[in-house]
Amino acid sequence: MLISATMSSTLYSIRMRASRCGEHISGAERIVRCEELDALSAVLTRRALAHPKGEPDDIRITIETVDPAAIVHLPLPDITTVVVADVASGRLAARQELLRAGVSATAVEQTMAALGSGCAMRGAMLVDAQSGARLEPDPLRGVRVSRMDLTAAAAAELHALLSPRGLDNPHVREALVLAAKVRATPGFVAELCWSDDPDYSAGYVSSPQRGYVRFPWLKPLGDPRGGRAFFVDCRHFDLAAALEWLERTPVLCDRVSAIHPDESPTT
Ligand code: WAQ
Ligand code: MG
Repeated sequence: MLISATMSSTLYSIRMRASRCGEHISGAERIVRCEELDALSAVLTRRALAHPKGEPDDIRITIETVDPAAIVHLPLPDITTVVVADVASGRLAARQELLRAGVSATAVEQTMAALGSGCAMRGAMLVDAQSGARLEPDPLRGVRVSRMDLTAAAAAELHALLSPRGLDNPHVREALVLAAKVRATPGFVAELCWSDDPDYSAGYVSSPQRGYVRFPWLKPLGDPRGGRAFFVDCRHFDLAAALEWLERTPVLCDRVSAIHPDESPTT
């Protein structure tokens, strides 16, 4: 089949989610051109089938066109690694980072306990940074951030930036893109994440002041409990607008930022 010029410039959101007995296993979000859909569908299917959390009984691949006029271009956040030696110091340092960003101690404690509880959510918790109250319409599912990717040029730049530091893996690349979109939400205060993949121990806190601050240890290897939380300031937050932004507005990250020197924990 011949692909016409207009067709090949059309962009598509392609999303994968995999589950077993209704429980979330893995997901992925990309925005690509028509000619990449074929190969990427295969890549995402393989990824769903080979996930360390186990074999899914349900894999969904969704492909939709993206309105080019609706695309928002954003920079990636700055990156800093806080070199913690173990999970206890990692959690303590992440807690400090969240307090510094303006999240209350109550909200931090409640959210960290929920993240470690093992309830496998497909999306993220939306949390009032003051009270710690949950704000998302469906607390079992959470808010799924969707329709985001890097431009080809930014992907190449990111590869060049991350490779020499041994950080060029899908976890880091995808988390940076997600964090770039999330921090552009009006009312955003901070994000906390650690992976639910048993073979990945790192996590991060993202905030407007400090960018993307990673901690190599936020949970022990082998632990399948993880998740995400977005802390917001309810005085400047509109739930419907935030959901429209996070779930539906297409974002392409077109600029990478700096990697700062490693830090030691301050506590
Ligand atoms: N929208 C909202 N929440 C999501 C999304 C999304 N698109 N994708 C994942 N989550 C939530 C969901 O609850 C997952 O269970 C949880 O986050 C963890 O997702 O070294 O790999 O993809 O700098 O396992 C961060 C550290 C790695 C990277 C994060 O997360 C580094 C990671 P995972
Ligand atoms: Mg995961």
